[in-house]
Amino acid sequence: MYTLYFAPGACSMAAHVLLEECGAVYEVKPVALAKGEQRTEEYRKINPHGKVPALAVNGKVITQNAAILPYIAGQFPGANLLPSDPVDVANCVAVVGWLASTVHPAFSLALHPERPAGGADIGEAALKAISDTAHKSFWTCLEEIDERLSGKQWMMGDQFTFADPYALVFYGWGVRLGLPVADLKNYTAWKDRMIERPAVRKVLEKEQSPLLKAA
Ligand SMILES: N[C@@H](CCC(=O)N[C@@H](CS)C(=O)NCC(=O)O)C(=O)O
Repeated sequence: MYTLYFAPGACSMAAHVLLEECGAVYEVKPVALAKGEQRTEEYRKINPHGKVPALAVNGKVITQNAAILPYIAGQFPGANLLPSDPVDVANCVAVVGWLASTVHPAFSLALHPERPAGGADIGEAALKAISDTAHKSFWTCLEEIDERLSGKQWMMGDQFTFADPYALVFYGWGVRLGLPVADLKNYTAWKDRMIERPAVRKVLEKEQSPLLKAA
């Protein structure tokens, strides 16, 4: 039995979709990020970093998308979510690593340009400069995903892998920031293919994703 600690619309959606794709027996525990539940002593016993996702497995906990996603895919070989060539597995992990280390932080800064100042008043102009730069960086990442998807069915080519549900998170976040994601033709066509998958649709419905309204 797996327990996924998640928040609707957060990056935990990737693991949520993957569990569903695998037909795993799992339960979900919502963490109210807006109320700061992730910072409570109780939740920090689950994930000391105070973030979602966290995946509890038989009394142990895995954190970080870069660890959780390949772990789930590896547990369900029948779901065929791991490339068969080890080099392709490594490259799939590399995609997930890039999404976690570059794309996610670019979005976080665009959403919260005030955070690097740590509460200091840096003024409107500096705040706008940080926000503009972060929006641009995040958009450049989305353009890179769009380019990657050119002529491809899925993020790794013909095979749907554990990288795909994670890439969907960032399409949704582009919509959330009001960026013109519909102009990214490959990424948008891929997003539509994603939504046609029953497991993806089920999780988007459960998480009440705005992506379903846009579809
Ligand atoms: N590198 C982490 C990032 C996790 C993360 O930042 N999660 C966000 C939600 S998308 C979170 O829990 N934020 C709550 C907070 O920062 O207080 C991962 O890939 O799992």
